[in-house]
Amino acid sequence: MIDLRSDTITKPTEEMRRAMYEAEVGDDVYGEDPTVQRLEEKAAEILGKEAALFVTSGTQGNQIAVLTHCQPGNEVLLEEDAHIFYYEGGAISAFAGVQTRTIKGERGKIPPDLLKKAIRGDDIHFPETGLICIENTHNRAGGAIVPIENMREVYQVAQEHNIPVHLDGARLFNVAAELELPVAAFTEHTTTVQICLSKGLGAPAGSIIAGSNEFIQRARKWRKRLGGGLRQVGVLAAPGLIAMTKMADRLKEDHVRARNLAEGLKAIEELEIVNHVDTNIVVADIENTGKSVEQLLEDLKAQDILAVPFGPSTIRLTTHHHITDSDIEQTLQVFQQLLQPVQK
Ligand code: TLP
Repeated sequence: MIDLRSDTITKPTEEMRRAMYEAEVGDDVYGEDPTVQRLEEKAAEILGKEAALFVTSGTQGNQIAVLTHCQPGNEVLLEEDAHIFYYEGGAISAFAGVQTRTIKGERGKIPPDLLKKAIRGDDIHFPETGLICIENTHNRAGGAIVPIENMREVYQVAQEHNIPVHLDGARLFNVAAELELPVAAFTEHTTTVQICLSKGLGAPAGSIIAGSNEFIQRARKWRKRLGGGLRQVGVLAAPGLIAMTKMADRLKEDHVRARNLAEGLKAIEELEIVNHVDTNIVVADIENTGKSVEQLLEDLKAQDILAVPFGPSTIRLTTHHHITDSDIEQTLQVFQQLLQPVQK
C-alpha cells in the first residue's frame, strides 16, 4: 500500500523502537520520568523558549494553550482555515468557553491590517481578544509556508495590543528544513508554540508545547485536568527525542517527492494542482475527471494507493518517510491508468 493519507501514519523507526524498549522511566505526574525531562529540556532549547511540556497530541497541545492563555468569554482570532478552528471539533469553544473570530488569510498568512481591525477595543459590549492563533505550515493552505516576515508583523500587532500569539506548529520542522533556518527563528515571533512529534518526524505519539516557565507551569495543570498526565511515559518520550533531533533534516526529501508528485499530476489534463507545493502536501482538484472524490479514492485504493478527501472536489496527498521515489512513480502511473487509459 502506498499510503499518502497523512504524515501521521508514519511508524517508528528501528532506532525509535529500541529507544522505547530501553527508556529509563518514572512517574511523570510526580515529575520523575528522566526521559520526559530530557525531551522537555531539549524541546525548550530547540524551540527557544524557557520551558516545554510533553502532551499527548497536537490537538491536546493546542487546547491546553488556549485554556492557559484565555478566560471564558474571550475571543480568539484565527485564520479561517486554521486547524484549531476547522479540525478540532469546536474544542476551544467546548472546553475553554471562548468564541472564535476568523480572518480570511492568503496562503495561511493573516494580513496584519485585517488583524488590526479584528482586535476588539475597550467597550463593555465586546469580548476581550484573548489570543491570536497562527499555523505554520498551514495544513488547509496545502502545507503552505507562512513567511517569517508575516509572523513578525502579526506578533508586532499582537504585542502592541498586549495579546499573546500561539503558533500551531504541527509541521514547523518542515518549514525550518525547507528554508534551512533554525526552528527558533520562527518561534521568536510567538508567545507559545505547539509542535507535533508524530507527523513527518515519525514518532508514534506526542506533541510539545513551549513557552515561558510561568505559562508551562499553568499548562501542566491544564494537562492534568484534561487527563493528559501520564505515568511511565518515557517510553513515548524516547522516540520523541529521536524524532526531534534526528528526523528533521530529512524532511526536505519529502518536499522534493511532493513536488515531483505534483509535477507528474499536472501533466494529467483532468487534474488541477491547487496549491503551490512548499512542503509535503499536494492538493488536487479532480472536478474534471468525471468521478466523485469518493469514487476516485476508491479506485485509487483498489490500486493500493491511499489519499484523503480535502473538499467537495479536492483530495490531499501527503509525503513522508515511508514514501520512496518509486512509490511516486507508481502513484503517477496509477493516476494515468485511471484517468487517461490508452486509447485502443
Ligand atoms: N492534522 C491531521 C488531521 O487532523 C487533519 C492531518 O492528517 O493533517 N495542527 C495541525 C496543523 C494539524 O495538521 C494537525 C493534524 C493537528 C494540529 C492535530 O494533531 P493531532 O492529530 O496530533 O491531534
